[in-house]
Amino acid sequence: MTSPIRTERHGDVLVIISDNPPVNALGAAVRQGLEAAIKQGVADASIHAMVIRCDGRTFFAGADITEFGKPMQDPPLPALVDMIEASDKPVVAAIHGTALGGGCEVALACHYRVAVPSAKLGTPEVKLGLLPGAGGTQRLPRVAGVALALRMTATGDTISAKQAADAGLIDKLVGEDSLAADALAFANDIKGHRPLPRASEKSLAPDPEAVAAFQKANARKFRGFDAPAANIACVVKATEVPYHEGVQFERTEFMRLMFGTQSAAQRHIFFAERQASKIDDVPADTPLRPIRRVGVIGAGTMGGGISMNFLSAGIPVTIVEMAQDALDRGTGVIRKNYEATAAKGRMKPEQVEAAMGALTPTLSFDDLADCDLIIEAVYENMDVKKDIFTRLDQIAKQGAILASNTSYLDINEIAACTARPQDVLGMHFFSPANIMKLLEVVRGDKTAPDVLATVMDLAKKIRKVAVVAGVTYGFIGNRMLMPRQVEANKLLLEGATPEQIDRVHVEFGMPMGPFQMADLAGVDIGWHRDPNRIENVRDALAAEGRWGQKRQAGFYDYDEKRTPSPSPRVAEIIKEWREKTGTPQHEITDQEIVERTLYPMVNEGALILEEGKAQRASDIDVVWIYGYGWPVYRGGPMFWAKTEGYDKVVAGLERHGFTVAQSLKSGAIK
Ligand code: 3H9
Repeated sequence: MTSPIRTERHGDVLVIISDNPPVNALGAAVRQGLEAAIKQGVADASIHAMVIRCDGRTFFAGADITEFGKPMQDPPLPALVDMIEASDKPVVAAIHGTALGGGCEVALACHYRVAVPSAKLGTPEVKLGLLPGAGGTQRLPRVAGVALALRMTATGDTISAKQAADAGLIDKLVGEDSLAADALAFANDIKGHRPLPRASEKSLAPDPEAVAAFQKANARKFRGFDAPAANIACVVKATEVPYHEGVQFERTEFMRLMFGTQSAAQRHIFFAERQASKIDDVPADTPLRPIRRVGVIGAGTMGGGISMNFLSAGIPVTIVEMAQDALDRGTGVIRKNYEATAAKGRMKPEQVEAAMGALTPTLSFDDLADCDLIIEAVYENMDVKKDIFTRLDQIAKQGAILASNTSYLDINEIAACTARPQDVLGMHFFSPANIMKLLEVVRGDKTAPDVLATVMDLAKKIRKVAVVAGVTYGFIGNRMLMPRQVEANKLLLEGATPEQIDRVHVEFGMPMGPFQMADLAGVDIGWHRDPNRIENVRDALAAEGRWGQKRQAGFYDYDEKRTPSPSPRVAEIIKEWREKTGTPQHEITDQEIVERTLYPMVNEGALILEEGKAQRASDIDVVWIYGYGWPVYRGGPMFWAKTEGYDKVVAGLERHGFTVAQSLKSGAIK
């Protein structure tokens, strides 16, 4: 097998080049090749400097994550980077693309670093539940300072080459299109300089204020995660002990994290997210339909948010409403959102104008005629949706993709009222649609493969994580939410409080519990259809005008700042319903809440898989991580069930009287 590493001699400079597509991950063959090349450069008396650079789209994007959890082949990355740094001839890292994780650590071990302006540097290991384990936590603060090292390691944020240069992480920014030549020239310039700057030899003063400020600012973000604290501890250690002691501490922490369930869960999600974009029976090279203009029907909260995704990606949008005031309100909200982003410095004023300039508001359906994709985002009513699709069928151009943003309804039924069901599918965005990363792409029985492939590809362009779902009530996410809701309501009647149930979910790592979510979304959702119907606690709250946060009263009472407190009135209503229904009371433990609200979700997920409504278990995990805030360190419901143990989940479900999915019983979940 040929090595992914080759060398070129340019006078007395040895250029070491990696070519390991797609991202130059530092797998065993790369490490072995690098080791051999560095040894060659060190041993050859006619070589006076070395350059390390990569072919393809990026500098090393990190260790090869697929090797984790398996026996590591020599040379290990920490030993390799030490060897680079120990070289008595200068080594220059020539960076383009993304120098991430182990790639950033290789760069830090080099004596000099040059980069093209578009390059990015980062240590995103924390996002995999890890820390930079090849000396990164010790070298980075010595080069870039404690504050930046904390940010880069504990949040995983990447920085631009310019920021890196300002921080002393990059010695020289070179020409965007002349990295190879400029790096060589740089190596020739510095080859005689001594002593060699070695990151591990730099001294570093403690900075307790920076550490305290960083921890305070990020406490909420880090809640529940193990890795951020470990990254912080390692950076702090770098300020307290000599380098060689610091790396030992780093090593121990790295191994602890690597063999913990959180990192396994986070690595699972890394691959699950990438796997989700693949459609089992649609070849990756399926020709796509061009999407040059998108139409959105409905300028409400969803329609507006959906439009922003495309506008932000530079795709023009025609947005249709029924009345001028609704249209004006909708476009006004879009502008306000963009301006708020600009006020935070995350968008330039001219970008706001460019996005707004690409928006065509209209009251005429006929204006959708030149759209390549039309997304209907009106309220959930089958008759209304059918009417819209019947009209679209008359107006839309040949080959246009027609999508519904329904959260529950049958895409096949909607498609059937057109003469082109092959062009119809569901695009279920999550609110707020311009922010939430998940997109459920609902494949109807007749949806054409190229339609599906086009929308999955488009999802990437608008920076969504898309998952394919089959037609089933509520698709993947909302269908799994239903049994949770049913059980949460039963638990209320049997003796639990909204506070206890929500607390158990929040302690589990969810952003909020089922009743907090109801208050946020609106307790009255669905109730207006039949306000005379009062069949449960929720209806009773809605009938009393306790519609949730918007009314400062729902399952909780709220003050003007929307701070919740337990509601004595809600406790009374629950008591009335306990008596009215004659529900026997018992003491409800937190464990029972987990077993009765979360295990049924796993069970529903297993049924969804058995029915072929999701392609794979990891897709379900992606839905829950990106659509509902399931804690990523638990890897999604299906991964979590595996870590809990399928036997335990099955036993819990059976104990509470659920009919258990066959695949869960047999452990056949894939
Ligand atoms: C580390 O370095 C630990 C060390 O500190 C210590 C060691 C002792 N390994 O994302 P894409 C695959 S931990 C293996 O779609 P993009 C990916 O699965 C590592 N495979 O491309 C996908 O495969 P497929 C720290 C990897 O252009 C393909 O490459 N580094 C790795 O949207 C394309 O990926 C990181 O965490 C990897 N490291 O984004 C960086 N990376 O085609 C992780 C990617 O079969 N990587 N693949 O689906 C990224 O953030 C993005 O991939 C990157 C490119 C920004 C580089």
